[in-house]
Amino acid sequence: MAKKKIALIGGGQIGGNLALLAAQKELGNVVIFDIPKAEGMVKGKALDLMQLRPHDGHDVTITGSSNYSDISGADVIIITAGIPRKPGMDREDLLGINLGIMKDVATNVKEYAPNAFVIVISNPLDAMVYAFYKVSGFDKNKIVGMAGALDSGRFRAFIAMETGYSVQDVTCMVLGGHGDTMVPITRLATVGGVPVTDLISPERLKKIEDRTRAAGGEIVKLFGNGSAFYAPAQSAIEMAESYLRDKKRVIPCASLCEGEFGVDGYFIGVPSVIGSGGVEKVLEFTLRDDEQSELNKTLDAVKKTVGETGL
Ligand code: A3D
Repeated sequence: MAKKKIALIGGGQIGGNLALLAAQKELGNVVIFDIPKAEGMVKGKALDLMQLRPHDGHDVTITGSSNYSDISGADVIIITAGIPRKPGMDREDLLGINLGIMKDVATNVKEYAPNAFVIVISNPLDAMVYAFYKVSGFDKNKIVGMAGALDSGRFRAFIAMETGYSVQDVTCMVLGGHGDTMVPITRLATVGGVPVTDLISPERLKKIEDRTRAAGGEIVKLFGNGSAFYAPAQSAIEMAESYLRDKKRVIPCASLCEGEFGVDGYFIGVPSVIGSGGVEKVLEFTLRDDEQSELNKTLDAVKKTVGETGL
């Protein structure tokens, strides 16, 4: 079977890790695209990764390029093009610069890889995925934002750290926009099927929820320059793998809602089934009144940023 092709638009911190993980999982041949100024950097990363293969034994190729024609026919596109946060910045502060970049990326992806499944990571996430959708005209099931996977992963990690039990057995979900208003659905979180509300006190759970909402900022502050990259890359790879291998995993993703959870016409974090059809379904379930009102608040925040795109 011919190998699949994964094109990474942006070969910075997350892009480099995406290339490593995609190659190690043998998802397909990888092209790392970046602007001409960064051509040497992505070509160097690609060569370094080619030289990692003998140790790992994976038989995919990794190339770097600043020529859009090299992404031609990609099956999956993962977009990290843009700038990350610095301490003191909100994700929304990135809109001015990253919107222009996303418009350019969407135009080129539409031209060179019109059939790809596109995963957006650039911030402010919910507005960037909306911008890609509007500019490219892609079908709603072929365009999705990575955020809920990461936010839920962070929630899982903190619950595992709190209880000392295996992170593998922690399940939970975080819905809503990728910002301070995201909504951890704590009543559905379990460890090995046991509700966390029976394992962790309400006070500690509240602290874990707050830390989850602020988890990106905690790392930005520690770095002093730039934002998280290992976990964001792994989260997006999970989504790409589910698409390429038709796994139909249920992952919280920024999917276009058309009435689900009372959201219409916006991308927002909701449980999404990812298979060979892309985002095949949004799994709607009944929220409690307090959860729905929190979701409405996060939707207002997303609407505000999307409004500022003028799209
Ligand atoms: P960084 O290491 O700066 O990489 C970004 C890359 O984009 C750089 O190599 C740039 O040269 C490149 N780039 C800039 N303009 C263009 C363009 N027009 N076309 C192609 N490439 C371009 O950043 P990073 O990898 O750490 O983060 C990338 C983005 O992801 C930022 O916007 C972050 O805020 C965002 N991010 C999102 C999450 C989510 O959970 C949604 C988490 C972490 C970071």
